[in-house]
Amino acid sequence: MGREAVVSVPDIGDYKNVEIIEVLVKTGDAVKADDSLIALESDKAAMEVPSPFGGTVKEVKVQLGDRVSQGSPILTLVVEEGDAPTAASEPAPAAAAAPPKPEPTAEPPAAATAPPSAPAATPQPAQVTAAVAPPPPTTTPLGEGAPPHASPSVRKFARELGADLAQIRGTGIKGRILKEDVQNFIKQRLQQPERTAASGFSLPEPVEIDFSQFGPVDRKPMSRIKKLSATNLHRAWVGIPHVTHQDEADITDLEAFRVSLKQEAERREVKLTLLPFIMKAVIATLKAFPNFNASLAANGEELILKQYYHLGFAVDTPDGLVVPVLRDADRKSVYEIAAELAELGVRARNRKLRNTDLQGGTFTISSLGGIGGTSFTPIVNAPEVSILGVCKAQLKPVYQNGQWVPRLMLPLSLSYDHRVIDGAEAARFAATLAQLLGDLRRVLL
Ligand code: CAO
Repeated sequence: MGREAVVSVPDIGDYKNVEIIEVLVKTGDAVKADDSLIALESDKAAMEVPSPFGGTVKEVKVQLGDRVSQGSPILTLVVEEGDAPTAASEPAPAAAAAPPKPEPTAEPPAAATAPPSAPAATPQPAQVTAAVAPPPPTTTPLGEGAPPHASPSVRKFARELGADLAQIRGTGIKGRILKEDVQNFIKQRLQQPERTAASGFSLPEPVEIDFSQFGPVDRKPMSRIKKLSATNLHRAWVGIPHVTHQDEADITDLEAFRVSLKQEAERREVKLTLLPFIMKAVIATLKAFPNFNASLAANGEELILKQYYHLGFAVDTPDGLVVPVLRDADRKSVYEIAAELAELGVRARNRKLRNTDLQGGTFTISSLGGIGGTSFTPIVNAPEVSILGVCKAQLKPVYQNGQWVPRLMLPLSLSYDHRVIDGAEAARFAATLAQLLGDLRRVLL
């Protein structure tokens, strides 16, 4: 059974209230003597605090961003017999560790600690001061997900250039990152075509976080479909100035009509849901507002108005979202649309869609109506310029002709590319669609 020792910040020269810029260990980590525990950065220097001896981290007492001075406790280590600090090192024998004054940002001297060898005599945690020095080149990593090894000066250099050490492959001993590695990484990045320059801004690199430091985790690979749609959704979300317009359609009469057709639909062996009727109303609305059935030319100076109506519809599958396209929906009856929707839906869920089933859409509908919700903000399915989101119809009290009456109201969420479509135009599109859904006979007009 080991004994506990509190490791605290050693003599760091004239520096006080220095910010912790990295916490390099977590509870449960096994550390060796000279493994780095935390990294500090003052306005002048960056330095790492290595462990004065080996052990297992019992409790980390600091957090990223904390400010510390000499003597501030960093963590409690459980130290094995024979590797433990002596009683002579209690309570804060800076001399025991005898650290040299830190050499700001310069390559430091070799390991400065001399872990006491005698077993501890008291059951109280020993107070041990760590020495400020980076781990020697032979220090081994702390395990998977451990931060990359680099000297404080290299860390500071990387930070100044905005280079993420986690992305750099070190060519030094045991993978240690050298200044040249940081320089090469930056050179490579500068030579890469600037993917985001055309859109006028760049995104910060995502930060890699070790979530297991907060609790148990599991890792599950993203499906191929999810990975593909993630790229498309991200591109559309970042590249298109989105606005979502909300409206409601009174579908009381439409729903009554749909229900009245149930037997006929059964005879035709078709499941007649709301979606085919919504598609019919959408096509009539697109004909009245051609800008919504269009794409922005790559030069950004022309609108390509499509003379065909291929409607994409989002299908929820166990592998993720797919958007098959129902071609020439304007030339098909409600029954034909219903049959084709069902067929494409089944193929989507059975991963039997062909590439051509997923191409050429001019406008997309994402219906969550069978599930629920009152509104959402669908992402435009680029290169289209607009998408209709539909949620679950609800019976609501509506004031009509001097009295409150129950009406079945369908929530509509219309997202659009504001470079192409103005807010007033979107409001008119949604109002027209709502009017058509309120009285589908108008589709004939
Ligand atoms: N309001 C109330 N009820 C609705 C409704 C609405 N807006 N839309 C559908 N319903 C009803 C249907 O009429 C059907 O009722 P019955 O069984 O009584 O006939 C029931 O809900 C189930 O419909 P459905 O969802 O099976 O069929 P659908 O034609 O409406 O939709 C499809 C087909 C493929 C679009 C749907 O199954 C689906 O996958 N939806 C999810 C789409 C999605 O994930 N979108 C999010 C994209 S962004 O991540």
